[in-house]
Amino acid sequence: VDLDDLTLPEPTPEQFRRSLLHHLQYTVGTDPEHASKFDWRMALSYTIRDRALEPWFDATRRTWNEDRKRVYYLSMEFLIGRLLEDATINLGLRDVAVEVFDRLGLDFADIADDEPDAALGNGGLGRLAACYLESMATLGCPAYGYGIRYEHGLFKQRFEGGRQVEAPEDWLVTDNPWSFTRPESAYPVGFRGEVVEQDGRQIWTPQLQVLAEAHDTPVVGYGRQWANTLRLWAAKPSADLFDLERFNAGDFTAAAEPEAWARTLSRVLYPNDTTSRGKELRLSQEYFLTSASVQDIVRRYLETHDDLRRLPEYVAIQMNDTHPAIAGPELIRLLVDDHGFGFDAAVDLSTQVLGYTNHTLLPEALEHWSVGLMRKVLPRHLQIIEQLDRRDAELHGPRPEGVGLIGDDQVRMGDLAFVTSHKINGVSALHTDLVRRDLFPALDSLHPDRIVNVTNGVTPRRWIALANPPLAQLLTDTLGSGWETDLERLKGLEDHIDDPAFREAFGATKRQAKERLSGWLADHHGIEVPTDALYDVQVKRLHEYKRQLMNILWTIAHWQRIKRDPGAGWVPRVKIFGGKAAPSYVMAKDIIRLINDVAAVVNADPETRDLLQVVYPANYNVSMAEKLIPAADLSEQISTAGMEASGTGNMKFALNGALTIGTLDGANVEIREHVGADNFFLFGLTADEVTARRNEPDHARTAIEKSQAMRDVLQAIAEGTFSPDEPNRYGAILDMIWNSDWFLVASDFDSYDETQQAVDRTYLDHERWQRMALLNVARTGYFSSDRSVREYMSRIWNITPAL
Ligand code: 26Q
Repeated sequence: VDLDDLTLPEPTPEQFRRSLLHHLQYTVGTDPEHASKFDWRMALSYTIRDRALEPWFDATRRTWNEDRKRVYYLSMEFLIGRLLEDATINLGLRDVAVEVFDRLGLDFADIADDEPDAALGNGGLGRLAACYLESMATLGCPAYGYGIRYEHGLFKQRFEGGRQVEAPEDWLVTDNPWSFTRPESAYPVGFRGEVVEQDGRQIWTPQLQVLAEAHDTPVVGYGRQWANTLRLWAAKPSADLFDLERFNAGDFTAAAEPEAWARTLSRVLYPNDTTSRGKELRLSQEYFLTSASVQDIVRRYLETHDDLRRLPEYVAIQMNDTHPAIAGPELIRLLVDDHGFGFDAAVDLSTQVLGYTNHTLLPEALEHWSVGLMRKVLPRHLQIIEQLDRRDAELHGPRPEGVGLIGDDQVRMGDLAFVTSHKINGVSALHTDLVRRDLFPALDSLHPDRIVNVTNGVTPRRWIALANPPLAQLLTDTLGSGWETDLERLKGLEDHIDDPAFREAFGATKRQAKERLSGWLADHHGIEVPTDALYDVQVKRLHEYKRQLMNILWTIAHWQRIKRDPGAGWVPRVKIFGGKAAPSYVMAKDIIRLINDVAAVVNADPETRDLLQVVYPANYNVSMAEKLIPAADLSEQISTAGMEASGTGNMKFALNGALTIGTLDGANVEIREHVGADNFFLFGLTADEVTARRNEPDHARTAIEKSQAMRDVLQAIAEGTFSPDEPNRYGAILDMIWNSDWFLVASDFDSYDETQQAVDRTYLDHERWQRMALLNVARTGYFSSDRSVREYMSRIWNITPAL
C-alpha cells in the first residue's frame, strides 16, 4: 500500500473546516444546525487526532527501522488532564482552529473546556509522568508510558456544609476520542496458585488469570516531529475465569465471582497518595500493570532480536516510585522460568535494564507488603525475592540490623527496587541527599554510584503556552519563537527589565489572567473576587506536611489584625485554596472544613470584605490548575522542611510570574538559587533544624506561648468563631497543635507571619514586585521537563534522541 496518498498536508483554514465538518457528519453523525458542544468537541478531536497519526506512525516506523533503544516508563498514575488543546498546540494547529471556530460563530476555548480531565493520578507523581511523556515526545526520545486504564480516575470533590464529599469520577462514560483499543495486544496475567519444583525448575501454576488489553493514546511532541504511545491496560476476564461447574450447579453468583474480581483490577484509582497498607487489590493492580508491561516489552524486543542478553542495549525501564517494583522479580522470573537463564545472569540483566525514581521519604508512604500476602498473591515472586535477599547477604557479608529485602515479615519494596536497579534517583537535590543519608545509607555505601539526582521539571507547552496565552504571546514577541523548546531562553527577558513599557506589558499579562480567573470563579463557583487584589494561592493535595493549616491559621491572624486597625493601608488579598484529601484522612478533611468555615465568616464580614477574601473552589484538578496558576501573585510552598520531595507546582507558579513564599524544602531550594535570594520569600526551619526541634519536649507549647498572634488565632477557633453552632468542632486540630504538632506549624508560625508581612510591604512597591516577578520567569527555564528528561536520557537510560 502506498501510504503517501494518505498523508495529510498542513491544513489551510478551509481544509481544516472541511475536515471538521466531515467528522461532524460522518463520525459524530450530526449536522452543524443540531450539533451540541459535545458534538463539536468530538468532531474537533477527530480532526486534530487525524493530524497526530502521521508523526505517530513515522516515529514508530523509524524506531523499528533504526532499531533504537526505547524507554518504558512504568507508572500507576498518569495525571494527563485534557488532551485536545495540548495536542492542538503541539501540532501547530491552534491558530487555524481558533480562526475556523470564529468563522462558525463558535468559541474554540469554550469547546475545549467541554473535555473531561483524564484524572488517572493523585497529584505530583502522576502529573510528573504526564509532563515527562510530553517532553520525551518533544525531544524525540522513543518511549512508551505504561499505566492502567482506570474506569474511574480520582474521585470528584464537592463541599457540603464545608465538608468534602466524594463522588466517583467517570471520564470513560462518554467516548474517549484519543484512545485506540488494541484487542490483538492482550496478555494473560496470573495470580495466586502453586509453585512446584520439577527437574530443578520452579513451575508456577496461577489459580486465576486475567487478560490485560492494550488501549493506546498518541502523545504528540511540540512541533509534530515525533509522537510516542501511552499504553493503558484494561482488565478483562479471560474465558476460563467463568466457573462453568458452579454455574451448572445453579450457583450463578458464585460462578461470576472470579470474572467480577478480574474487572476490579482496572476499576478505580486508589485515592491515597501515601500508602494504604496491605490491600490485596492494590498489590494485584501493581502486578497487573507490571506483568502486562514487561511481557509486552519482552515480546517487542524478541520480534526483532533473538539474544535476550543484549536487552539493556535496547530497553530501559523506569519505575515511577516502587508501585511497579515487582518489575524486577517479574523480569527475573520470565528470564529464568521461560527463557532458561541462570538466576545470577537474570538478576544482572534485569538490574542493567531497570531504574527506580523515589518520590517520598514519608515512612507511611514507603511500600511494604506482608510476606503472607505476597506468598498468597504472587508465590513465585516471593521465592525470587527471598532468593535475591539470600544472594545479597552472601555477596556482601553480614548486614547491619534492619538491612535486607525482608524484615518484620514484610517485603520492603524500596530496597527491592534499589537492588534490582542500576540507578536510583531522587527528585530534587535536597531530596536526593536525604535519600542517600536517611533512606538507603547501607545500600548507598555498597553501591556508591547508584543514587543520582534528577531534579523534576514541568512542560512549558502545557504550563505556559496552553495555560497562559497572553504571557506566551509576550514571550514570543520579546524573545522570538523557540522558547517553548529551549526554556533557558527566558533569560533573555532580563535584558528588558529596565524598560517600563515592557514591565507594563508583563503586568498586563498577570492582570488578564486574574480577570479570566475571576470571571471563571463567578461563572462556575458563584464566587465574586476583586481583580486588583494580591492573589495568594495554595493548590496541592491536602496533607499535614504541606501545612494548609498554617496558611489558614495565618489567614485568621491577618483577619484579626485588619479588624483591629481597618485603616492601616492593607494590601487587599484573595486567599485561594484548592486540593483534595484522601477520603480516609480525617485530619486533612478537618482542615478542609476549617478553611471553608473560615471563608464563610471572613467573606461575610463587612469590615474586611474589601481587604480579604478566602476562596476554595471544589474539585481542584489539572484543568483548574491551568486557570489558577497563571493568575497567582504569590505561590505558597510552605511544607515542613525535609518532607516535600520536590514539588512541581512551585515550578509552574514561578514560570508564570508568581513569587514564592516557601521553606527550604524540595525544589524550593533550587528555585531560590536560580531566581536569587532577593526574589524569594524564605521562612522557617531548615530540614536539620526540624529534626532537632522535634526532639525538644513541648516545642509546640513553647512556640505558642511565645506568639501572641498564634494564641489569638487558636483562641478564636476554640471559642467557635468559625463554628458557632458547634464550638468544639475543631477540638482535634487544636489538641494536635498544642500537644504533638509533628509538622511544626507552631514552631514556624511567627517566621511565616513576618514573611507574609514582608510580602505585603513588597507588593505595595509595585515596580519592585514587578521586577521580582519578571526575574522569576526569566530565571526558571531550568525547570523545564525537557531538561529533566535529557538528564534521565544521559545519566540513567543511556539513550540518544532520534531528532
Ligand atoms: C501507594 C500504595 C498504595 C496506595 C497509594 C500509594 C501511593 C500513591 C501515590 C503513594 C504515593 C503516591 C504519590 C506520591 C507523590 O505524588 N509524590 C510527589 O511526587 C512529586 C513528583 O516527584 C514530588 O514533586 C512531590 O514532592 C511528591 O510528594
